[in-house]
Amino acid sequence: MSKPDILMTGPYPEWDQVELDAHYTVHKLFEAADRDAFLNQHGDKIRAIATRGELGASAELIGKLPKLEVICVYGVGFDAVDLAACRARGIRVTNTPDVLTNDVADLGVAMMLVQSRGIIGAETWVKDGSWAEKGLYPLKRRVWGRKAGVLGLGRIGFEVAKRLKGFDMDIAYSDVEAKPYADGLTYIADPVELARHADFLFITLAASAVTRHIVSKDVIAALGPEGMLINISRASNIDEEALLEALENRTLGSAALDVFEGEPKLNPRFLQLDNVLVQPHHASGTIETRKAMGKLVRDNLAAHFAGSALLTPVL
Ligand code: 8YV
Repeated sequence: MSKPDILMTGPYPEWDQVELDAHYTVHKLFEAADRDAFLNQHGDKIRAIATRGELGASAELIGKLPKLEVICVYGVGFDAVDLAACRARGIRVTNTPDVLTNDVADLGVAMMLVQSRGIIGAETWVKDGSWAEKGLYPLKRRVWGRKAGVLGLGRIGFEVAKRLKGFDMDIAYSDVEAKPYADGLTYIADPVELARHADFLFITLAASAVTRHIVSKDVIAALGPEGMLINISRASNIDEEALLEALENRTLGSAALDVFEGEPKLNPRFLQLDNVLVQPHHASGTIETRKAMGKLVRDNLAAHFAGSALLTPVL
């Protein structure tokens, strides 16, 4: 039996590539010099897309693949997949929830600690000789016992809150409704009020057209000059222009960001700021989690082509 043709929109680790090559005829869109010519040549054979969270699949791409049956996202976020285009053609969609939750929460909490305690600047202080020449490193802000806000108490937000409890923080959260599993957390429906409560505001909600710029100019202003914004979700959840202005004017204290509009080509204004910690969208980037994500993508593909139930369907 011939192997099904699949399209990859971006690279996966070698351990996944070997497995995908063994079971499918793989077409790598990301290696094509001329994307349109590549799709004209191979588009009518493609039955599945293996994509990544930030790359998704646009309506334009889906439109060029007449035999497309399933899109498997290597990531929990499927905001970059045009679900309306998929629904219209009965194309199935899967993602990789659960397996990455703890690593994403870990990175969010690590960013809070690194940024609040000035750990990156402190290392430079040692390595560039400032410690020996100038003496003591400037004092930074405490984390434990302070106030946290979690915007979006889904799987990742819940794990962030669980970790923050270990720092004896006063934790509030916002979501479309109060959650029955939110023991010990205060529900504050309005994101502006949540930001007013918080010293550290974590953005952990799934991105969609509805949540676009939910972290508005007003939310950023309410967080204020002593506040820190930590984003481990998607850039579209934040009004990035308002964020940049607030960081530049110091009306927001600081930010720790794993995601950016137009990433990996982020707005260069971020690079000029000393009150922002920038990370290369790697919250799920551990060997253990990426192996589990890749396996889930491959298991979903295999289930689809075997005619079995998808393991983690979105559509
Ligand atoms: C991945 C992600 O970094 O889960 C998501 O939604 O964005 C991340 O886990 C990404 O999908 C890997 O390309």
